[in-house]
Amino acid sequence: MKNIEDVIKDIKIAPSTYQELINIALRRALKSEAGKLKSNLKRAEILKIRRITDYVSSYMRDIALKSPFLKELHPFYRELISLMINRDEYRMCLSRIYKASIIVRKISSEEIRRISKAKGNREILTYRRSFIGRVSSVLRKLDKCFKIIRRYQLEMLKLPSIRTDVPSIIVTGAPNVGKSSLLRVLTKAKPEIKPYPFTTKNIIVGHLETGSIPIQIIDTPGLLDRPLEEKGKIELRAIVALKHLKGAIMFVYDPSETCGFPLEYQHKIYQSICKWFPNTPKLIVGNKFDLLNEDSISNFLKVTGFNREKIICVSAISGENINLLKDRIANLIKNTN
Ligand SMILES: Nc1nc2c(ncn2[C@@H]2O[C@H](COP(=O)(O)OP(=O)(O)OP(=O)(O)O)[C@@H](O)[C@H]2O)c(=O)[nH]1
Ligand SMILES: [Mg+2]
Repeated sequence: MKNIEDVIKDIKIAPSTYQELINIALRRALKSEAGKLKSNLKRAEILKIRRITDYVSSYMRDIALKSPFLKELHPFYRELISLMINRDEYRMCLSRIYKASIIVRKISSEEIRRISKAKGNREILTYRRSFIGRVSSVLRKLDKCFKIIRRYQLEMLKLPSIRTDVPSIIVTGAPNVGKSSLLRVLTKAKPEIKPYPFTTKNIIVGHLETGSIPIQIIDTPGLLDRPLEEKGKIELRAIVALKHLKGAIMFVYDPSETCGFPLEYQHKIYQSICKWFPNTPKLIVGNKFDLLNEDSISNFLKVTGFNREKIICVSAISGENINLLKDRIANLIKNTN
């Protein structure tokens, strides 16, 4: 299984338009020794065609062969990418770009052969124009594919760098309960935090430095209480993390209910998580401790049915009990390994 950083660092970004690729190739050819060979037109044009061909064809070959092959990736990344792209479109475009890289070489050999046999300068220039025209026409047909692949590649570059062999704590819960705020106080990660739901749209990773075991804290988009088949693509990113990353789940409640979701609703999400991932160890956190009083904590225990010892109340804002939470996380990971 390939490491995601290794796969991503090799990506050759597709051009934003087909003209961009041709223009760069032409400029490079003119700047090369071919552009300076004024005395021998035949040799100069053949060299130019070779330069253009090498650039365009290798570029397209690299786009096709250095874009991630999904089947080589860890299932976490494979499923995550599948939520971001249309796999059929991705495969089809890469295969068309690869085939075109071979066609460009064929066109090049044909026109070079013609130029070699050409009698005069006019004939040489006609074949050179024919080469540019034919290559442009091949690339023009790929313009949509270049744009699609470029969009997908740029999405892939934003993928989180998660070690799938290192234990993770996957932070989950209803939207707006303070999951990202907790990632911020537990690690050096800087996820976006907003006073409204659905702020987090990606999987975000932070690293908790406790003792000898490295622990990844994974922030995920908020979940709604609805069946898997009705979940949106952003919400499903959280499910993919829960499904494929090894470690434990940190389920975050907001007993103050300032997140906008009543405790009963938040608890239904917890129950679904238990049903889908019965064997993953779980840590229960009540966030926004700074807004809680004895009554709201009792209500929290009443609605969820948890014992006081089962939960840990913290505040991402005031920092209350955050060190205790770090210890609990470390212990949980130690015991699950
Ligand atoms: N009073 C108080 N507010 C908090 C606390 N933690 C988070 N908040 C606030 O709650 C709001 C939501 O915080 P986020 O960290 O963005 O919540 P989230 O769960 O990541 O939200 P989504 O990404 O939308 O699911 C923000 O306005 C935070 O400032 C806390 O401990 N106390
Ligand atoms: Mg968030």
